[in-house]
This record gives sequence, structure tokens and C-alpha cells, in this order.
Amino acid sequence: QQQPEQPDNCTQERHIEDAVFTQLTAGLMASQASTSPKYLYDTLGSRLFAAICELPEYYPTRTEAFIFEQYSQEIAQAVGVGATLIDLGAGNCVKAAKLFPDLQPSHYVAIDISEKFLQEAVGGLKQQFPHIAMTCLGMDFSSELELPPSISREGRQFFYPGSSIGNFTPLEALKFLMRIRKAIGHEHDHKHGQKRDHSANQGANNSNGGLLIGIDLIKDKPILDAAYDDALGVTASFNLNLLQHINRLLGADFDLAGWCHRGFYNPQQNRVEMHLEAKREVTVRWKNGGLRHFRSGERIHTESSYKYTRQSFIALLQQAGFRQINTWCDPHEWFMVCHAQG
Ligand code: AVJ
Repeated sequence: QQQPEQPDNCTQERHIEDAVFTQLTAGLMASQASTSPKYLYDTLGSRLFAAICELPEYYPTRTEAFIFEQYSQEIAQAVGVGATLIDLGAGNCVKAAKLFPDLQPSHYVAIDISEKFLQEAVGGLKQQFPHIAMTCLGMDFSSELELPPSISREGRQFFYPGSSIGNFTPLEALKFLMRIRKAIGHEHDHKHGQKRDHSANQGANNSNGGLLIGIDLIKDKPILDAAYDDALGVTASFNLNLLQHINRLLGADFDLAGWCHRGFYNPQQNRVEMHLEAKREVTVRWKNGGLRHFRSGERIHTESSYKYTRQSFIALLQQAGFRQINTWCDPHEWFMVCHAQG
């Protein structure tokens, strides 16, 4: 009997392209048009985001860095030395690397969509920290968190900085936290097979696993508005660049001159929203006969960035089953770093 054929790389890439096409066009055709924030990050988009992090108005990056620096020893104590540090969305790995001296992980696992980019970043780190084992994993952790068996189940500490969790709705965030907790696993369970009695485990943490996460906090609207609509217009460029990316992905004909950036805090929903707004009536076309008419002033919702209070995020962690939660904030309480035991 014939084995089902393994799809070759090209076939797999086809499927991914088809999925992108389907997802993007469905979003554009919806009565309230929207796109996933992941399409903001083509090569130029990633560079523009790096520039955003340098803006005076964009406080999250530097505030989080301040907290990690200021409380590095307390954080290391909560996390525990010798961990397997699993970096979700590692990018250039700079944030994690700053923690290495205090955290002293035994193994660093960098996860991001583009493995190629990761390998360059991790290559440099290996030289700098020869005692830390390092692994690169190219995967989309938003859909899949199953780690290869070569990654020890003992002492898995997930690292999810930058308030990236803000792109999820609170319900999606809860489900994601539950999946992280599941991926932390319990050494113990694993050894005895999955179907053993879990009652002895309830409430007890014997995994030595946990989560170190950065959360942007609710604050006065003018501060949030400025952070997502800066004077220099870098965030506007970051948002508009999405149309350029979509033009390439869909063979579309968005004219950037016909659109403007909107970025503001919506206090009813505890989220910052980014939109692209049509300056005038416009018809956009893309390949395979796709077409959408936008009225003047009609918007495409391009990103939501949810904000939490210290208490509301602690409650979410508890709902997801985490315990022993430690938090650290800057003096203004604009940003929070949390550690929770799996
Ligand atoms: C990368 C999702 C944390 O929401 O602040 C920055 C992205 N968008 N400016 C954020 C972003 C506009 C950022 N996250």
C-alpha cells in the first residue's frame, strides 16, 4: 500500500499563500473591514516598529526595559536559575539576552516565525554566552505551542515581553495563557503517562515552570493616544505600510495617498485601536477579480492593543490556572512585568 505523500516545500508554501489570501480577502470583504496585525510586519514594517520603540511618545519598550533592569535580581529569584527560557517572538533576542546574566538559563529556546532571522541573532549570542545551550524554532506559536521532545519539560519558563499579548482579545488571551500553561507541562505527568490521577497535582506546582510576561497598563487617554499617533508620523507610516504589504500579497492596488492613519485609545473596550481611513471614495482591486468599494471616511481596522489593570491581568492569570504571581511596575504604573508559576 502506498504511503500518503509528504507535501514538498513548494506545495506547503502554496498552502500558506492560499491561507494568507483567504484570510486577508475575507477581512477586507467584511462589512467592517479588518486585517490581522501580523501583516504589519514585513521587512520594512519590522524596521518601522523598531523605530516606534525609539519614539519619545512610545513608552512601553523603554518602561519595560527599565523594570527588567531595576528588578532583575528579584525577577531572577522568582524565575529561578538554570531554567529553560522559551522566548515567544524572540526577534533579535535582545530583551532575553539582557536577562541572561541574572537569570542564568541553562537552555535558551528562541521562537519566531522567521527561523532564518533567528539563527543570525542566536549565532551571535552563542559566542557571548557559551554556557547556555541555544535552540531556534521557526514556528507560529499563535496557532501551535507543541515543543519538540528535545526541549526538557523540567523548568520551562516562557518569556513573552513587550505587551504582545495585547493583540489578543481578553478571551483569546485567556485561551493563549491556558495553552502556555499546558506547554509548561509537568515532568511528573510525563514520566507516568498522561492519564494518571491528577488530583494530587491540583493546586500544587511541581513543574518549576512559569511565565514571565510584560503587560501595558490602562492609563490616561492622552498618553495612550500619543503613543499610537506620534508627532513624527512613524506609527502612521507603520500602519500605511500595511497597504503596501497587502498590495504585494494580494496583487492589490491600494493607493496610499488615499488613506490616513487613525490611532487612539477606546476606553469602553480598554484597547488602543489602529485603523486606516479612506480620505475619499475608493475602489480597491486585487487578483482573481477581487474588489471592494470604500466610502469616504470608511475604515479598515488594522490592530487592537488591549490594556489591563494590574488586578485585571492577575485575575486573567489566575483564571488560566497560574499561581504565585509576582508583579513589578515602574513608578507611574504605566507598565507591568509579571511572573507566574505554572
Ligand atoms: C507589538 C503589539 C506590543 O500594541 O503597542 C506599536 C504594536 N502598534 N504601535 C503595541 C504597535 C502600534 C505593539 N505590540
